[in-house]
Amino acid sequence: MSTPGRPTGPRPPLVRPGDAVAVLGLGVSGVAAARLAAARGASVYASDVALTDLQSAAAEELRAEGIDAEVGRHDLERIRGCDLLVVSPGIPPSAEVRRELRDAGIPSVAEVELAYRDLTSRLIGVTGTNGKTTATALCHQVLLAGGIDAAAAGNIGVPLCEIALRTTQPDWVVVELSSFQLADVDAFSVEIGVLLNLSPDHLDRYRDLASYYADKKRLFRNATAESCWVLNADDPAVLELARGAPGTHYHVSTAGPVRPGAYLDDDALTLDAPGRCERWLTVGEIRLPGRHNIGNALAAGLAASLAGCDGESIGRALAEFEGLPHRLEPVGTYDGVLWVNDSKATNVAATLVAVQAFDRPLVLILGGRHKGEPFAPLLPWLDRTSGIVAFGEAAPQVVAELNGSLSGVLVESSLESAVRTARELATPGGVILFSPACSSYDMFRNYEERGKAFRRAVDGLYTREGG
Ligand code: UMA
Repeated sequence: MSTPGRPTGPRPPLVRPGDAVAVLGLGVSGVAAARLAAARGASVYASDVALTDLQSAAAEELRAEGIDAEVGRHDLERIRGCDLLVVSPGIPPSAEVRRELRDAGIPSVAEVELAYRDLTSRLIGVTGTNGKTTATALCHQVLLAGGIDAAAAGNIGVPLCEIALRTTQPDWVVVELSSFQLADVDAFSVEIGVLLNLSPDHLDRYRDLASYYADKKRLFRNATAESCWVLNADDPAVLELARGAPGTHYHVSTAGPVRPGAYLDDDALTLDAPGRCERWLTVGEIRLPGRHNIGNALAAGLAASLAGCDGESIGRALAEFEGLPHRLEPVGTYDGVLWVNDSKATNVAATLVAVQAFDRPLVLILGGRHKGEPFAPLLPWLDRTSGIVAFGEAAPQVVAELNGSLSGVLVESSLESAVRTARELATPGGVILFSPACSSYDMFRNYEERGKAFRRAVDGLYTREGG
């Protein structure tokens, strides 16, 4: 087992001094892309249709740095005169501005592509429908524990362009890649690619499942014989998507031995690859709840070992990792009931693994903005629920699909009232799981804000009473 070679050779530069570069969107990725293009000598025009405080503040910051930025509109005439268009991941191909510019003949790329052309770091790319952020953070922690100079970036929250802007770049970057980012890559490639799982998501953006999976498949677009792939062997859709991709295919499984790969041998997380056979740690030593997190740990450990990390460091770092906010995050135990914040569960598959992670009586709170998938796959797992509480725009659909469960569904108009009702339904020794299976955009700016609101509602319930 050896560290993969560089598949791409020198990366062809995307921006040359004097180029005119248009950046669409002034979220964190647009701001970082504008800064990187300007730092490489381009004349940058960054714009955002929104007129909120956030975007206005971002535009002001860029202008203070000498970068031209505008909010409230995209100046199409100006953009048409540019050499390159950098698109923020949140702007779908159906957005008016992208439709208008489709025939303008300007190369259009993702923010991660712009960063990639500039970076000297080697990349571990992590994608999949669920668990990406946890696996990315885990892999990053493992690399650091092994003394490897590494950063975590991408969909996890730090734009890859920010890493490219650093004076000294890390040896490795673990980059979380969403389908929105992969949709607009071109030469982008990773030395080690991780595909965790695939299930329906973002069906409010994609016309069907096949087009969502097609964007995920772009991870393999520039694969070479030297690429290494870490694939979840327990998910047939993952194996199918990776089929035929050049490079070495390593597998992970919680179901049985996979070679070369990482798997559960009895209850030990085990690596079995040419020249390396290691037992990292036991399931009981992992602090993260749920079997899906064992899979995430196996994938993160395997990717880190391919990057040169030793087995002792992998075992230690996997044991120390306590999880991330808003992902099966324990909020507290009150009156014998454990409250869990899983606000990041923005699709049904994520909620399903969350429900499966607990073998105690459960009250499930779910709802928000529906993303087009059925809730019915949850039904067979809801026989242990002592209550289901639905809130937000999706509540009527939750009722329509899950009312056949043993406990039925109660509807509440706000997250706060849902929390109050959940408490009444819970039994000591049980769990109240906030795992919405929907996006947060009907009531909140993002899942983090929603998770914080949940915590506040729970804290408020008990501090008010406790004085
Ligand atoms: N906009 C326009 N014109 C339009 C439409 C939108 O200007 O026609 C503007 C919007 O007003 C907005 C900007 O474009 O200001 C789009 O920003 P963005 O949504 O791309 O947000 P960023 O702040 O740049 O954050 C993005 C990722 N967001 C999305 O993919 C939606 C972040 O992932 C990521 O952390 C960040 O880049 C750094 O890489 C978040 C996310 O929700 C966490 N990801 C999805 C998920 O995990 O399910 C994929």
